[in-house]
Amino acid sequence: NCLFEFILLVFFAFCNCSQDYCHIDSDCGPNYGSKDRYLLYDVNPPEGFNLRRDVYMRFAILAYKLKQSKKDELNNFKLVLPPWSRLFHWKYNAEPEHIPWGRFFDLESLKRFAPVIEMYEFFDAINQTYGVKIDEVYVLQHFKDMFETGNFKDRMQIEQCAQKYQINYFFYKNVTSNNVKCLSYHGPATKLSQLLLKSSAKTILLDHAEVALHDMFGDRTYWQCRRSMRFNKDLQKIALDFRQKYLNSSDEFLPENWEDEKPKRSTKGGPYLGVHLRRRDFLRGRAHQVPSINSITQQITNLLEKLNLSQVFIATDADEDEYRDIIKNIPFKTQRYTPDSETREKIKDGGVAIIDQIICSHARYFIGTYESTFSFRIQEEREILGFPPDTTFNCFCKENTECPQPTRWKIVY
Ligand code: GFB
Repeated sequence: NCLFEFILLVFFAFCNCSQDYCHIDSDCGPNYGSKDRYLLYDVNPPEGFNLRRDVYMRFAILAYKLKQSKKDELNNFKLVLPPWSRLFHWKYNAEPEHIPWGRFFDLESLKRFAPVIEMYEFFDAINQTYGVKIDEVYVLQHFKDMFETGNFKDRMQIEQCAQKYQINYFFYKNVTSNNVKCLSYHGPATKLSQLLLKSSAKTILLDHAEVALHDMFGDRTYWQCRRSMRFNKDLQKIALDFRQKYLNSSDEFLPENWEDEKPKRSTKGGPYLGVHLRRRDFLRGRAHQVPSINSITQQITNLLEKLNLSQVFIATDADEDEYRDIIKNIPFKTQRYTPDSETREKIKDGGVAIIDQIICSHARYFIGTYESTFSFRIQEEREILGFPPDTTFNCFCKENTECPQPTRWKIVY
């Protein structure tokens, strides 16, 4: 095996040594004649699922705006979706899996907003059998002096790397680059178009993409992009079956195509309270904000009485013992989505998280966890579904604290 890998490596190196850099007009591989260019991005490894969804939006909006402003042939980017591999909070096998976006999201919907492709489509398009050498890699980093000098002006500059960055190339053994630079950066992701259109490289990877910010958080384009992030239909079906079977809830509020959605504020939701309770690393990292189990039990019970509801759906990353502690003193019907092992193997931790989010987003009333991006995404989903904001922007209070409530980022059409 080792010998075989060694021969492949030598062969790969030999194939590439005369062609270290592909210009869009050069012929570096069978399909390199096409004028398409490919923008890849990756995120700081410890970041979780729902922050990654937000980083996607920043880059999908960049790809969308590039497409809209198309002026020359250099402006011909496809955004390559980074597969879901080895997320910090997810269980995974020793061998990295590369879960495509289509397993969690509806790809057709995404594509109606921006020119995005799956990683496997990228591999097919460039057709490099023995591996991919990315033409230009930029590791984004904050300007060293930004916080000391208070200079928050938009700017970018190639600089020395502030630390030794480990680029993992999406955990593919045969993806690499010999052209890596650090780019100190402050500004929205759309400003990166200046860098992209100055270069004529065919493939560009931006690592630590979370450093680039939103163009305009909460504007119409933001919400169009967000609305295009419809979930995978199989996951939607599992969530609907669960709601019908256990929560007496079956309403579907959205048209088939997100582009046909209309503003509304009259959605009622199923007859249950939706709860998102973030525990695990929040208990350590945010101990001063996380309420005790007794307090959570009390807050849920009070809400159910106040809302005249008799059942609660709890989405949580708590383990089974902690979950039992939470529900044992709630004098109402409690539900949690727990897939059988075959379904879990198929839909993975990401699928379970999405089903939890869908069920919470269809509840009559939702209460989430302070500053959890998991809860933020549920709030956005409810804005899209058309719930009155009072039923959405709520979070649990830590006992004896002021208890700030979430900012109301309302949908814009
Ligand atoms: O989505 P997430 O990044 O939001 O949460 P936060 C991390 C992971 O926890 C998710 C699991 O990908 C899920 O796998 N998880 C959390 C849940 N809540 C639930 C739930 O109700 N149901 C299910 N099924 N899974 C931040 C991270 O998490 O927390 C940061 O993004 C950092 O990277 C910080 O770790 C401490 O914003 O809550």
